[in-house]
Amino acid sequence: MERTFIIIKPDAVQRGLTGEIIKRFEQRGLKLAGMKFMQVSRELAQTHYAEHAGKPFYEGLVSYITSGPVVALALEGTNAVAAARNTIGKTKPAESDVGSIRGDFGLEVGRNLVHGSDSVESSTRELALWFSDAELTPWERSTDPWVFENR
Ligand code: DAT
Ligand code: MG
Repeated sequence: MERTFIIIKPDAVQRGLTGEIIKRFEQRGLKLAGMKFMQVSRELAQTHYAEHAGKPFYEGLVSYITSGPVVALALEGTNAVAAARNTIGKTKPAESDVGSIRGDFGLEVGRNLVHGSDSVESSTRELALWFSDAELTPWERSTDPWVFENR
């Protein structure tokens, strides 16, 4: 089953939106595989966002993601990467559809509330960076056959 990596960013945590955001992924049918509340180090932020190093917004991005605690999630499900990206919305909240997390709660790209992996390759890299094997918990969810046809 496909997995994706999500960060509930410091603005969302500070604004008390952690539960609301997790709720949206849960109601979509995505299944928790890992979750932790943590302060991101500068080193982890830089490794996570390495593809953006050198861009004009890079320093702001690193200081934003390290500015307060975050919640890191591993989510599992059919097409988990694409499904989570749709639930999150576009990179710029102003271009995000109402009904998406960024479209419902955000206005600015530098305060866009949530990170979601953009491909299966990224999710594999990011999950290995943020979670140890022991922090990912396999389990049978009793509703799985009602969410996944072939379970
Ligand atoms: P996403 O978070 O939608 O995957 P991304 O990977 O292209 O977007 O960029 C990572 C983060 O960097 C994004 O959430 C916000 C910031 N960012 C991206 N493009 C930006 C821009 N043009 N100006 C300011 N910040 C930007
Ligand atoms: Mg991205």
